[in-house]
Amino acid sequence: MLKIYGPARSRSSRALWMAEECGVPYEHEDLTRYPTMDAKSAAVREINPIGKIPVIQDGDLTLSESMAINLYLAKKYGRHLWPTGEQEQAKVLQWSFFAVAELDPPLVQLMIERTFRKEGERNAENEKKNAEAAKRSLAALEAHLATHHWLVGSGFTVADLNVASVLSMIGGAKQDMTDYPHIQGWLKRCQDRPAWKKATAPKT
Ligand SMILES: N[C@@H](CCC(=O)N[C@@H](CS)C(=O)NCC(=O)O)C(=O)O
Repeated sequence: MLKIYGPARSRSSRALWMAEECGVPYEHEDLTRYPTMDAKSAAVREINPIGKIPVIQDGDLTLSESMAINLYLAKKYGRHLWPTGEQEQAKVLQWSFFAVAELDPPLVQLMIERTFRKEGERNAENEKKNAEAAKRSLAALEAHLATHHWLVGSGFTVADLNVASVLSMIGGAKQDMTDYPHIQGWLKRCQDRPAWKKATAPKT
């Protein structure tokens, strides 16, 4: 059975959301059974040498990198989320790379500066640089969504899922979204989906 490693309050939410959209049964190893960070890291390093999550195992395949995982899951279990045309598939790749290369890094840095670092420890220059990078990426996304209901084609695809799952960090990044009404509407459409709610619901 498909196995997904990493807690829902991490980048593993991306893979959990994807598995829920596909409706594929999976086992979730959220790593909470490991008592310390060192023990968690050691367990992850056994299957992913860089020691990061998400990682999945599917049969004899072990796969890391959230975008690679989701594109694999879409092709194997979620064909309804993977467009058939070559050009649309290329656009899915474009938006997925955009998510991890252009959105994730500045949002993570903003989260570090604005949420994790205490007053007095903050690096104003780092915050400014990443606020500008985030603005540039968000403006491009906003322009696209001003004329498109979904990122690629006429329905929700793995492109929407990948970008929306990265953008779910905007809360921690304390990113003001006033200038991005189309992103806000689209993100709400994405996060209203039952699969997102199920993947990120606190475990009882
Ligand atoms: N590029 C990777 C990033 C994965 C990543 O940074 N995961 C974090 C958790 S959200 C992690 O495992 N951090 C542990 C560490 O840095 O040691 C992806 O998109 O999957």
